[in-house]
Amino acid sequence: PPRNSGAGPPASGQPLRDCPIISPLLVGPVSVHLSSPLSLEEIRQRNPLVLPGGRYRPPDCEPRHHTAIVVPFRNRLSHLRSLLYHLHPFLQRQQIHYSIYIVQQWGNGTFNRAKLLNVGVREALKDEDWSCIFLHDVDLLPENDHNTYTCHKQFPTHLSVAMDKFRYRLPYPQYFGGVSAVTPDQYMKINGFPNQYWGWGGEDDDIAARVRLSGMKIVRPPVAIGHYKMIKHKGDKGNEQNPRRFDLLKKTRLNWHSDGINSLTYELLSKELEPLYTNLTVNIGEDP
Ligand code: UDH
Repeated sequence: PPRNSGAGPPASGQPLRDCPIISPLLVGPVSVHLSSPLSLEEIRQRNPLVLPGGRYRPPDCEPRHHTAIVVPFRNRLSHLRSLLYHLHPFLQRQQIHYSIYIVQQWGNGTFNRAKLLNVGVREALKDEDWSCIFLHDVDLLPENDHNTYTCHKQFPTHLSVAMDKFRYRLPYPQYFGGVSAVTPDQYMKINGFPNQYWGWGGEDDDIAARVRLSGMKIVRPPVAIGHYKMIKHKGDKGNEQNPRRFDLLKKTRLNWHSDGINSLTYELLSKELEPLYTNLTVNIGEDP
């Protein structure tokens, strides 16, 4: 039978060789321009190997990493188009098996980023035994593909260490917002994320505190590699600054065992395998 040339799927029964530890497809820094993102249909045409639900596996080698990308979302379609346009080719160059989940908050109630992330993790793990889960804001575009979307075995990772918005520096040492990653084990160890942060702010610091309180630390890529461009935007309706965030943060130490994955309740309204992503629409309730 013809040998697998690497161009197409393998002849049946022929096991694939493991992907190289460092993908030969990486290009390093990439220029990210934000003007008028393409339509979803055009992005789909540029990514013919992406399967419904936004799933991909390298066609010519056995991937070493299995990553679910979870994006908290409401009413940011143009940002979503930019993200999908950049992220699909970026991840394919890294030769990982991945899937993109958009977790969409239903209704007009106050936004709750961390609770949406909890929902995304739980739903993604129903689909696959992901080795790594990325928590990814919709408006952040990675600018260097050496920043690999994989997990550290021991510790949670913070990826967006150098955002243009913060002049390509970490805004403060414990910052964990933007783009971060955990293994399912690490996620269980910190009891997931808080469900009580309604509105903007504080939830990312709460997660960083959970990492510390559970005896772990945060690992980061070098600043030169963790570059991200943030799509400029105004504050969203329904995501006003949360005035309670400072009080909540004082109580993380008391609350993290009881508020998290073990207290999560929600109603999944729909799950659609769109061409470039899995769409989860969820009723997470309202700020009590
Ligand atoms: N998000 C949505 N829809 C919303 C609110 C938030 O999708 O209505 C998601 C999205 O993934 C976003 C993330 O939640 O990237 C974080 O929200 P954010 O972008 O508002 O937070 P960030 O700190 O930006 O990145 C704050 C800028 C507020 C502008 C204030 C102008 N003075």
